Amino acid sequence: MNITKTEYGHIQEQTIYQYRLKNDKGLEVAILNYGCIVTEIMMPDKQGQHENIVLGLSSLEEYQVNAPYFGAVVGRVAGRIKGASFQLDDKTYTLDQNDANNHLHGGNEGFSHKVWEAKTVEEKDCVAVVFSYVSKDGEAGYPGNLQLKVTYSLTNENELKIDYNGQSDKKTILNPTNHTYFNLSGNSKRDVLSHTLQMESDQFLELDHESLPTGKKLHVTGTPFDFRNGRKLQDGVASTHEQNQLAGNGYDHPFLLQDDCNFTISLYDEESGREVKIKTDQPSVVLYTANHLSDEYSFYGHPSRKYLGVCLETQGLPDAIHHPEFPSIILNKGERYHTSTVYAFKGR
Ligand code: G6D
Repeated sequence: MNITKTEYGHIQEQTIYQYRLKNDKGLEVAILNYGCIVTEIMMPDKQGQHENIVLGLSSLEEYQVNAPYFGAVVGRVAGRIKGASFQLDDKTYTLDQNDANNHLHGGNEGFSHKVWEAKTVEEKDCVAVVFSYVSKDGEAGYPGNLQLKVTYSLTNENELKIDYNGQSDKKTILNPTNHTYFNLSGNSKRDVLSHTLQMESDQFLELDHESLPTGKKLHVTGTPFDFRNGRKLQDGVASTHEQNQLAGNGYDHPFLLQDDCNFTISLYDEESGREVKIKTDQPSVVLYTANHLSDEYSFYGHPSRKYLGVCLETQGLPDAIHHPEFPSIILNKGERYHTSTVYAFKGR
């Protein structure tokens, strides 16, 4: 197992590095200290062909725009916050309004567009990079000086674990996630519509026309949102369900998860034989099938397009600060925040 660190680019006087984590089984994960962005996960297919199974851009300049948040940690709060404002203890906070009238993924320059400190850790069966960032009081409109650490650990069990640890000197809200787009075909040869998703989730959140939760929890039974026995993502595209159509003919929905100890999510591509299994201590996962991805990027010579990747963003429920019935994303002064998600990469 080892980590190599290479210069990737510069932002003013700050050097951006790419950290390539390799285990003894042929799995590699490459991450930037800009936005904690995963640029590559190199994994063999059933013929042993090593290819990238995530959508990764080819330059820092592209990542500095990165409107679709490829590979990035997003926050302070992932998802949308209605009206780009919220109240804590009778004080109203106004956030960046960067998605129509709402706030999305931490605002104009959220965690995905910040330079993080990085420290590497190398052990016999695990290598890791610990990224740290201090989000100043008032940044993007959020209260509190927030110290956040995001640790990516790669093991010889072919697992990548992401730990989020945070603490604030004032009451605030926090709900980060990783916004990697998976494409198990390898080097984005095909889109993800023939991928099979299996997920232990009985309910998902209804969205309104601004992609905000209405607060209503819908049961998956009898709908294209029922992934309990496995389903191809294509079903959401051809679907006449008004929620699939509202999302732009696909999925862009938070699913409620019950079990935080087992791998309750599996994404599988039969043609390549690649599978990613996910377990998380978070209450939900946002399934996004890149319904809004335009052709302005290119991956391995192919222009980007709808359905070229799929995000499985483990997190607290979107807009939770306006829904007291959702699990809270409030972080009290001095309280320790910790969540973790594990991705296990398997061949079938
Ligand atoms: C769109 O609604 C979707 C979000 O879920 C996604 O994160 C973003 O595109 C990249 O706004």
